[in-house]
Amino acid sequence: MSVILPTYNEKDSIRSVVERFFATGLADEVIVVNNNAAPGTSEEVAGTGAREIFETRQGYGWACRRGLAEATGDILVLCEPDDTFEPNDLKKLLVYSEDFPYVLGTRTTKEFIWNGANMGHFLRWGNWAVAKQVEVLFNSSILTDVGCTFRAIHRESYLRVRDAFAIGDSHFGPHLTLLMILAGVPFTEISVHYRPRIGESMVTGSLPKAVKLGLRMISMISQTRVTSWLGLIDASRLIPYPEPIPRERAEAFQV
Ligand SMILES: Nc1nc2c(ncn2[C@@H]2O[C@H](COP(=O)(O)OP(=O)(O)OP(=O)(O)O)[C@@H](O)[C@H]2O)c(=O)[nH]1
Ligand SMILES: [Mg+2]
Repeated sequence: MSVILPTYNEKDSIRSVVERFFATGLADEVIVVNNNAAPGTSEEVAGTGAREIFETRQGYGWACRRGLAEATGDILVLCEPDDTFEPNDLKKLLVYSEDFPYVLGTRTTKEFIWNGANMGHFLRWGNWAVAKQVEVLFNSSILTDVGCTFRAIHRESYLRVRDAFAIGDSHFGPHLTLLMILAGVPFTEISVHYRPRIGESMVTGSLPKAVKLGLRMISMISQTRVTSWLGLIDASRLIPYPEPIPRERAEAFQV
């Protein structure tokens, strides 16, 4: 199992998050994707056993894509190093991974939202509403969150969709889910703990930024639905589940 941690502004929490992932005994490798991160981040990562790689194209999506491409595990786990997630939840993702090639965390289960976490009314119901847009438009199984980084992906399913990646920004999360849905990959959501962040949020910490990201997600989701209905999505870039992955598509490629 590979754990991939994109980082931009998590200098003060990243060391302990990496250590806690290794302490679960479940992570075979931890990859830190340094996305022009705050000075001092590399020093914090050094000596933890995590592999640090550098992605200079700025953006959450670019960082996740680079980490996924570099990871060597059979199960690829995306998470954030800002202390909002609980590394022990890896256990739950792993158990569900036995049945589902794509397991998404959801941060909107009330009992799992810790005091002080950045998941007030607006973000909770906003995430829920955009998730319902996906569920209804794509007739998918249940979704209650669109912004949860913490998720587990079978390498095989990643290979089905990676050639179709088209987003390098903050709305890469739901983009990945839509591609999985279009490829017919079975998935489920499970509740994960959501805690207060250490350090400053760069995305959903301010209301205008959160609203802007929400609107971009809604427009991307609508656009994906319409283009796929019109047959304008290049289907050859997706490998439908459960067709075998052609050998040449499994080999090294450029992010
Ligand atoms: N903002 C931002 N985040 C990046 C970038 N590259 C990688 N990231 C990572 O993206 C993740 C999300 O950023 P945060 O600032 O924690 O955003 P957030 O407010 O928690 O947003 P949500 O997780 O969507 O609620 C973190 O793990 C960042 O390290 C980038 O260019 N900009
Ligand atoms: Mg965060």
